[in-house]
Amino acid sequence: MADRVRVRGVTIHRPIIYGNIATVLTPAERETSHYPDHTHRWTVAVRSAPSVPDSDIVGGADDLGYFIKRVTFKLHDTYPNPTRNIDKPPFEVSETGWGEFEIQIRITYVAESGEKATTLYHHLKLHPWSITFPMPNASAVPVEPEIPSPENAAKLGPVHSWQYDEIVFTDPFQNFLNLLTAHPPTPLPKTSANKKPVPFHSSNPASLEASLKGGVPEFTSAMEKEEADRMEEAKGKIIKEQEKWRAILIEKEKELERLQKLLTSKE
Ligand code: SLL
Repeated sequence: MADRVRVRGVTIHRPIIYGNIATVLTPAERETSHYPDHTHRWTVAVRSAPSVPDSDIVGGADDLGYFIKRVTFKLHDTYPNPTRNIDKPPFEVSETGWGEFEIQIRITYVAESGEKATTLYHHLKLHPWSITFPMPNASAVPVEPEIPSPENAAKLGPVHSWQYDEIVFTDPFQNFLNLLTAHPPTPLPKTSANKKPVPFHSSNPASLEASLKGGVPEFTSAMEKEEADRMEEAKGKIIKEQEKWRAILIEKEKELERLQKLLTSKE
């Protein structure tokens, strides 16, 4: 069973996105629905990170079925059969509802991978970012989320909330490594075509700004670089802070020593 040998020192990753899109139900849809209190239609999904060029769908250029066996979405208990197992691509669940909640997403890999399942969490987002989220550099006081009227929300267009991530396999089995290398992921585009701004995510101020303009988000390799730059900048800030506090600590220790000496000399 040479296949069941782990290839030590090798890591291999696959870029994914997970998140949701949500749209406001039209008055006609609400009227014909079995659930008159439902206000939104949404889809939560796990997809490959690159998008199909010129499509309105976020991510999903590659079929992930070659290494993912099942994705389990655990919805809020107010839904019938809240645990939804999806055993083939597209790994997604579409529903209607009235409220936001946390969705547990469990990714199970094909049996031959020998890999443990991965659990992710996504906050289902129904209401536009621009209204519920304070802009960067605005006052740090949290803004009370204001839910727009259905008409205004419909005008703002679909709400997107997507997170980029990389599934990393360390020391994979030889056969699983062969399987992965036989399916190289489509590379992310360097930059986004005009109608596709950056994805919306609270940690990225540029995304937040783009979300105000609407449009279909797309993940790009330029964003990866921007994220790395932001991390470098944050690291620099932390090092400066550390140096500042180290200097303060040294000062205080000197002061302590001086006072202790003074105390002993008085005894
Ligand atoms: C909230 N903590 O209060 C959340 C719970 C639950 C959402 C949101 C409908 C379920 C159904 C639905 O949207 N539940 O009727 O099947 O905001």
